[in-house]
Amino acid sequence: MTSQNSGNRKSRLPEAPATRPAESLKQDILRHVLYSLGRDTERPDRQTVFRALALSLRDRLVEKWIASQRDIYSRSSKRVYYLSLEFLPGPFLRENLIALGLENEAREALTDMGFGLDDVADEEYEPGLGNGGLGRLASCYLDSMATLRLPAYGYGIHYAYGIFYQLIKEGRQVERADNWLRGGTHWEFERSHYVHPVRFYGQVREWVDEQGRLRHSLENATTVMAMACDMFIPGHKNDYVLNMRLWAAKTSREFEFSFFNTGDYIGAVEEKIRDENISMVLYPNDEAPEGKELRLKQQFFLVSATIQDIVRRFRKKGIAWDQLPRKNVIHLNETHPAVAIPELMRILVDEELLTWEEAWYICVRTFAYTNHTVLPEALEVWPEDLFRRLLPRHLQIIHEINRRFLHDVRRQFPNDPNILGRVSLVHEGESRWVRMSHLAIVGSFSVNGVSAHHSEILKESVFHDFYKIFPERFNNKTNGITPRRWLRQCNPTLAWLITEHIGPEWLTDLAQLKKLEPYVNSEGFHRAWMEVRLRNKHKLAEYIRDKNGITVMPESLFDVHVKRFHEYKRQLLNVLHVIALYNRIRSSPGSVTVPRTYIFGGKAAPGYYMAKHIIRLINSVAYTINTDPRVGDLLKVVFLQNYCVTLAERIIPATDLSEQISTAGMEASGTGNMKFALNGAITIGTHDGANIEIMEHVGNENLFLFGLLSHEVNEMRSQGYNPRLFYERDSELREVLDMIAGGFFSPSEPHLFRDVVESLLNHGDRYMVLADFRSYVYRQQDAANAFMDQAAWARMSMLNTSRMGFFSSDRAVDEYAKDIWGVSGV
Ligand code: 7GP
Repeated sequence: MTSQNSGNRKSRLPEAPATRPAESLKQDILRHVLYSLGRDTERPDRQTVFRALALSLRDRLVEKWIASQRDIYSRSSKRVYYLSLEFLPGPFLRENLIALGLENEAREALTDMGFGLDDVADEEYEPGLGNGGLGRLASCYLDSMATLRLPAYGYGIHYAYGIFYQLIKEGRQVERADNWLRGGTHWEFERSHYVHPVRFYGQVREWVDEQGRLRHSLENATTVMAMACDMFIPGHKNDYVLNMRLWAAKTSREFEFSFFNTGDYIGAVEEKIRDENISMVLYPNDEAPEGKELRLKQQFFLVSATIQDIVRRFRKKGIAWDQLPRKNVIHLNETHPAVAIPELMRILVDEELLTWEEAWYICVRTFAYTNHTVLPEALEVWPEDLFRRLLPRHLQIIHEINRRFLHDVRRQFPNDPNILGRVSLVHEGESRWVRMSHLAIVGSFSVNGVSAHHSEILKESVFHDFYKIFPERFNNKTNGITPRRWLRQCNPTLAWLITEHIGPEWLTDLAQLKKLEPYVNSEGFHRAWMEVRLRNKHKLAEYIRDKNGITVMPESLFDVHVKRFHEYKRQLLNVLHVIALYNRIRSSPGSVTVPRTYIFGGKAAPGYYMAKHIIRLINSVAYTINTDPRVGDLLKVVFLQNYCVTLAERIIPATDLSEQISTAGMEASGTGNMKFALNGAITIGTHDGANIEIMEHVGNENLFLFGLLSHEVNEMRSQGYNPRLFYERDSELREVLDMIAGGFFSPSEPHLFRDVVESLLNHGDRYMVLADFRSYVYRQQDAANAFMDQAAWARMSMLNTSRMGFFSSDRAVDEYAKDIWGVSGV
């Protein structure tokens, strides 16, 4: 090493306090390269630079977080605790740079070091700590809570492995472990000194204390420690930062040195591994819980650690317990954390020695519950035996809640004895099940659905009995998405074009997008709008060429269907139409005039046979079509593997037509539908979830709705739906189904896709694919015709964006804050 080199290195280390923000950021990056990451500042690689930049931002975030916490504390504000088994934050770097107002500075600092910001940002591997809609919503909401300066905390689990990495191999989904922590954790603080014990199993001991009170305590329990890992969520340029506290399981054995002294060293290590398994992996099921013991353990693990944290903070205030609901609200994101209700009861009754009535008074004023699904198989239930073994005291408490609740219901509905069985917290049949949604409703002061349509369905059918019992608890909060990530960050050029015309206020007041409307008749704006969109499509086309080796035409209609694979989301309906188009091209060339690129993406739960089979079908159809020389550029079908937040950010800005085609009545809301429309895609969709409200806002003439309404779905079912009739009557549909069943797309395994057709023709077509096929085909034709008139399409696109203001998560969270939580910004 020459002295000149070391002289150089020295000159790049922090010396005098830098003045310009870009310079000071650069000095911080270099300092972290050397002192935090132990690398040579002369030639750090891109990954090192990314990590050092992340650490430099974490420094800024933690300062603001401390200040924000002091603010909350000094004002003694009421706090919101948002409990969720899933968070899907996506990559943090760009989001944090935008929120901190440091994007240009970072660009400058990195350029100075010989790096591009985009390349460095691509080094980030996102934490996939959620499955889909529910987890992503939780992250949008944290972003908005921070932007609205709410005294809020997100609580979840620090899974060592997030949602699996999906590979497509020979057309099939293959799952690989998602070791998101392998690169280290640069955004979070691990609080290894900061742990709560969580106790499972054991037996309940009943005893009478000196005051003659009947007491309950848990004996011989197994204890696992929950360690806090904090990640920071900044508000948009407001110096306010919230934390998302994720609990990681640590063995308590390390804290019990005596254990090692007994001599069974390996035994002790095995126990340690077993304990730490609790937070090892996220369950990859979306909308169909897996009734495994480990999952219930995860739920209680989150709940127990979080409630201890909440109670600890409350105790510091030194005020009476009945003030708890005035100072705190605990929001349950789905029923997954609903065991928080008996856990708070247990603490108040068993440990704080409140009477049952006092404790219950507090509970039902503290909890609020959001439902995210009406699919019967997704409503969580647990075998009572399992509950008794794992959480014996909690089961007793649930029984007591139920006893008192049924007593009241009996008095309220003396002439309807059947209602008791329907609303009981415990389903009693051949086997007994604890119904978590019933527990959540009975223990909460607020129950909400996530779109107007969904909330009506809850009241009218799924929870109709509860609506009669507690009408005042039911309300709607239509979902929203954060415009910071889902426009500003993922579509910077469109965001820039918008800001250039209406200023930057839309970033925190999305209704401002309305101001774009006068420009829809300006030719210049039109042109700029379509240029930006085309550039985005070019970029996606490049990505598709790199990843899939398929060349697609950026000028073609990009028709996109990305979301989890589930039969109710009907990716199958889409493929049937793709095949119909293919047949038209083959039988009468010239009949299809609008070239299309179909883009699919999404994961299927590893144990969900039909969903995985549909993925395979799409890939087989894609192969057949893409290699058929008769088709040429008219039709291309692409399956992009491993759909995740990062990939969504690439796809959404490049989409023309957004597929939102669930069976009416089954999609609670959808949030992808909002992201696409906000970025100027046109929706083709059913009258379901938030599609209906999107239609009301953007106008029926600016999207393509089709298909049965949800009451028509129910009527058709109750009258005995016969899918075969549609097959027999519709020759185009018949040809498509016969091709699939006959092995056209799987010549080496002719029977491969027979099950798919069977599910439609012989097993009742539960999702009414065939009933909606014809109207879908017509609506697709309307969409193609509309696309031919590019000026009219551009107008529709701009109107979609300008009218999506309502769907901001800022609006949604503000409604939660005012109507449910009773909190305001600090
Ligand atoms: C989803 C719903 O399917 C989707 O319609 C909604 O937009 C989203 O929640 C956010 O509210 N549900 C889930 O992701 C889920 O896992 C099962 O629900 C409990």
